[in-house]
Amino acid sequence: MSIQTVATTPFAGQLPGTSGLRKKVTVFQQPHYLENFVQALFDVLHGDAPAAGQTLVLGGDGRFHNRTAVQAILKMAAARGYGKVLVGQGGILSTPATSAVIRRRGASGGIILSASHNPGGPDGDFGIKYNATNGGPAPEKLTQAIYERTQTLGQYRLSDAPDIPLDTLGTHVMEGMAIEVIDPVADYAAVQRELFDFDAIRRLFASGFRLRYDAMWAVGGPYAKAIIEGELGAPAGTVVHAEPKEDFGGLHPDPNPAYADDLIAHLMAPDAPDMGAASDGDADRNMILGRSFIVSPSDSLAVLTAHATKVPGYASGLAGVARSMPTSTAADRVAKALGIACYETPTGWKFFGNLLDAGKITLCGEESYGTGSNHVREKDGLWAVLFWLNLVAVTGQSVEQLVRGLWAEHGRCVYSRHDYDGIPTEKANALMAELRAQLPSLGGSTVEGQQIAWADDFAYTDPVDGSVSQKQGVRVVLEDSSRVVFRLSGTGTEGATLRVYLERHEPDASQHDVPAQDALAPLVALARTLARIEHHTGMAQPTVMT
Ligand code: VG1
Ligand code: CO
Repeated sequence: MSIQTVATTPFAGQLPGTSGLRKKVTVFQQPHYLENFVQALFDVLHGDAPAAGQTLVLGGDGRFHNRTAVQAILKMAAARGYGKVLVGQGGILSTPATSAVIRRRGASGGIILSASHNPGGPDGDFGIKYNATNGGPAPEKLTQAIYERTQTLGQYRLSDAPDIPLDTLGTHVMEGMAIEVIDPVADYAAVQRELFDFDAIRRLFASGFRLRYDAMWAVGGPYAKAIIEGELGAPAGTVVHAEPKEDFGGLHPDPNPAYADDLIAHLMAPDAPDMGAASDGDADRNMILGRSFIVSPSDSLAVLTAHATKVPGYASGLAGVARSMPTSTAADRVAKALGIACYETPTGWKFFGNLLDAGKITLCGEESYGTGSNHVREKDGLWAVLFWLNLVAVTGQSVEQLVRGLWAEHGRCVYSRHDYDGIPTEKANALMAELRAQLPSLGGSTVEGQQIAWADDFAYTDPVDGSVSQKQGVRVVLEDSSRVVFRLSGTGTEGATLRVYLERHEPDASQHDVPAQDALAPLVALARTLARIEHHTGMAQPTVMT
């Protein structure tokens, strides 16, 4: 065994987006591509020094190329002088589980191999991201520094040791570095046990309550099986599509009404179970359904906030909550009633990290089916499902009743997101540029018969470290507080995706059953006209509506 130095040249475009570096598998399969990025990461973290005595956590969502990448990174970590790597069995660790392991084991950080909700397989997507000592996604200044380093890199170093057997628990040594193959579920399950009333949930299942948990052939399966069927006694078969597949069965592992259509069909059927849930590729997202009832992620955050003190882990109350800017204001209304702060951050979990670390917030969430708390530093799909189960168990209310209770008290924040996928990048950029150019004259103007109160390009100053993030999305707000937000996705790998977020507050309970798309139709018209969506994209309709 010895350490080799390999000459390399920079690749363009190794800039992490909303959540890590995501590219086509074929891009990652180019010789040196992954290694360059990992070397840049290590260089930024450690300078010229070895990472002596430090522990790195390593795992991924099990998608195609996961194992190859794990073996390469182990050899690079050994060359870098890490003291120890904790790697999930089979190379598997969900995103929230990685965060839990980093925190519980005192690791210096972790590498997660995932492109999350993006499709997998040889023609699909792959991704890599780094989480810091707090267990959370690298902040922007770190990802920017990594990118800059990738642009000047001339070599990387790795051990020529043979591959490590990943499928059995155990320890190995490579170049003096310990490699421990760990149970991917154990630390994660221990965290959940401390938060929720497992006895109450066990009684709920024992009483005949039926859940259908769709793991979408992704990494959430082993976690949900072990905890929901194993510990909480739900009948076998409660968790479906539970074995992680390298290509997610050829589907999008994205828990929303468009891609979790099989789950929706089960929950809309006459013999529907009491509750439905799904998680995404790396198990940090969640979708919650009641019987014949779809819960919007923004409402989910608000319900959890409103009822948090009924759950053991949050019984002493919440420090505050936060939501990403495009997420509906339902959580703000609940926070106001509770007398706690509500923060508005840019899209992406990395922006919650400082607020959580500083103890300013306890819960946080995004409209993109992400919810979480200070128990880890990532959004956590199964956590949200356990939270809902705990609430159903102790309140005796159904999922639908809990949401209707929120609407009755605070009005309904009718909400939808329209995505336009696969737009040529220049065209998407032109659309956004044209929108931004209109900003100074939008306030006070009337578009499609609706009066705009104000409009801006969202900028965020982190209240903890003062860092500023500009151009985080164009907000157009009407006189009645309805709003439309426009931004481009930072997680795609092909062309650009325009996201149009629509929200209207409906205080009148007699209107709460109007379908969201109908209630939002005037806002959709405004968005289409204002941004000239069809002109720029050629698309008359969005690709996906959630
Ligand atoms: C999307 C979501 C964002 C989420 C991010 C990562 O980003 O909108 O809310 O944090 O995905 O989630 P974007 O830039 O495409 O809008 V995951 O589960 O893909 O890591
Ligand atoms: Co995800």
